[in-house]
Amino acid sequence: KQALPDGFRYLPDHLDRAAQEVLVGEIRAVVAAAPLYVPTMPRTGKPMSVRMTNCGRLGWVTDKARGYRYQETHPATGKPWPPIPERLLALWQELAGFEAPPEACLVNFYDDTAKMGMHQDSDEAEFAAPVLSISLGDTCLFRIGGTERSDKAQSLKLASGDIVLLAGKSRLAYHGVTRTYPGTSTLLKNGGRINLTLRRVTPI
Ligand code: MD3
Ligand code: FE
Repeated sequence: KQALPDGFRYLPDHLDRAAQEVLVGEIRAVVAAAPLYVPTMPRTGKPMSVRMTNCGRLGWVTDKARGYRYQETHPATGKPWPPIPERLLALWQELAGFEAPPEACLVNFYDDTAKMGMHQDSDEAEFAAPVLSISLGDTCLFRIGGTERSDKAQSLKLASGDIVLLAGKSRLAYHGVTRTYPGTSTLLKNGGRINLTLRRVTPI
């Protein structure tokens, strides 16, 4: 069993049930203003199985015509993204150890069949800042390798309330979500899993 990439921090059960419930309420409000949409892959237009939205000044989006990018508006409504909830900004301040606040919060929603293939997060112009990830709802099997696609990877389960911080070398590690485990959490009334990622996008 090899080491996790340098800079990877796993904080299991960091958020208690009450904090998770409040956060879900705030994410529901974000989704009401900026509905989940089906992202599609560059060039092929193949739909991703994860549904997405964002809050913050910038949001990560993808579609067939224009590919992966950050933009200031929702691709379907054309409206600016809603603001990042204060408690998420506070969590970043507490854990990220980075002087500037996050600019983007990507909201990923996984139904029982959704997954995410192995990829690097490289659409940001600022890699000095960490990425902070919060898992809510059903447990998933998360996979993380090294900075080369061929590096050996290892799996770990992410449960509701778990936080992962990707700093240093781990910021450019390949990672993905193999599967979710339906019925493993009662947090979301209709099941599924939500992942929030807080990021810097532009240099300070
Ligand atoms: C490792 N999300 O949004 S979160 C993504 O569970 C993404 O929805 C997954 O990969 C999810 O890009 C994984 C944990 C995570 C997030 C960002 C990372 C791991 C990462 C960035 C670099 C390395
Ligand atoms: Fe990612």
